[in-house]
Amino acid sequence: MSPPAAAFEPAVSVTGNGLFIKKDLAVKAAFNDHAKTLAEMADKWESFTFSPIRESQVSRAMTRRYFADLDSYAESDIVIIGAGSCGLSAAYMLGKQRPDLKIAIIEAGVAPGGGAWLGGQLFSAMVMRKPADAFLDDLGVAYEDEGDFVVVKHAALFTSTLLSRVLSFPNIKLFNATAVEDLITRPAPTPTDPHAVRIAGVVTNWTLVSMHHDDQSCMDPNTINAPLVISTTGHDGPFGAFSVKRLVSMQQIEKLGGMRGLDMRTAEDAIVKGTREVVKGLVVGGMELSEVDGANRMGPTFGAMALSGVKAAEEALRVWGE
Ligand code: 48N
Repeated sequence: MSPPAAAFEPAVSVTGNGLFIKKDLAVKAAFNDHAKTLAEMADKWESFTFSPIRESQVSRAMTRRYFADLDSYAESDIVIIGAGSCGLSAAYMLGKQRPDLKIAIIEAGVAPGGGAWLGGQLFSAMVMRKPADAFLDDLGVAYEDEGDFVVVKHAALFTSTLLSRVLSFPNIKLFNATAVEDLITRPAPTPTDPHAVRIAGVVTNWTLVSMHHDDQSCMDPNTINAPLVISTTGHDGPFGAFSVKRLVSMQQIEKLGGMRGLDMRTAEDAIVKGTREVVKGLVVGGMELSEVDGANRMGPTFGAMALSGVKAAEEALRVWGE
């Protein structure tokens, strides 16, 4: 079968499936003589051209990498559910401390970051109470010091900096637009609970599929095995507090305490100090924890999210090392 007519007559080269595709020598020569730096491009747009490409090259560049990642992270060391401020803070700490661990972050949204793109009620500045400024210093995010608290001029500056640092770690892979729709369990009976389990990974699906199980025939999920899961799925949203609600429906915890009213002074301490392994193999942090413990919400202040992530990473490494 001869290759489809292309926009340019390609020169000869062998593709992955042995198909002979020729590259356009004229286009390639034009590109080779072209600007290589932004300065060289200035005022020469008339003769500007991109290097030649074939659509299949783009498709293969994306799919080869994605499916290689799926294959590699099918066995992960730690899975983090939820790429909000808490989950990303935990990932940042783990990425720095344990470059040897394979860490998969599963985020239901196309855009990671959760509720941390704005400070509160669509206002852009982000408040963090001290000592959470230590996390900002470690991350390298500038802020204005107001005494007992600091202010990052735009929440997106914090979240984008944190996200870029997390994504720069070679041992961390973000699978966004992907929902955790169940937990992998293994029997772990105790003297008091013969039905106790330990968490051994996550069950995932494309988020759009997870949201349509009620109106489509069965669309089976995928899985990721991991000896430890950190769940930071927040307190709201279509999948909010996912893991702790699942623990109740699996009868691993009796009931949820339910997030209580807003009280900044008690909420933030409770969330940071309460971040822990809720059942074997599952560490819960951030606002998801407020649903377990019945902690107050703190509203538009984010220091507890960052430091809960720091503690979740510490708890994870403690459990992982056991
Ligand atoms: O930002 P969130 O919702 O959660 P946290 O705990 O990281 O930060 C909470 C914080 O933004 C607040 O709520 C502030 C402090 N306000 C407090 C208050 O009193 O109102 O991020 C959770 C992330 C989101 O990006 C979700 O899309 C994602 O988790 N997620 C999931 N991802 C994959 N699978 C799931 N099942 C799932 N559930 C949620």
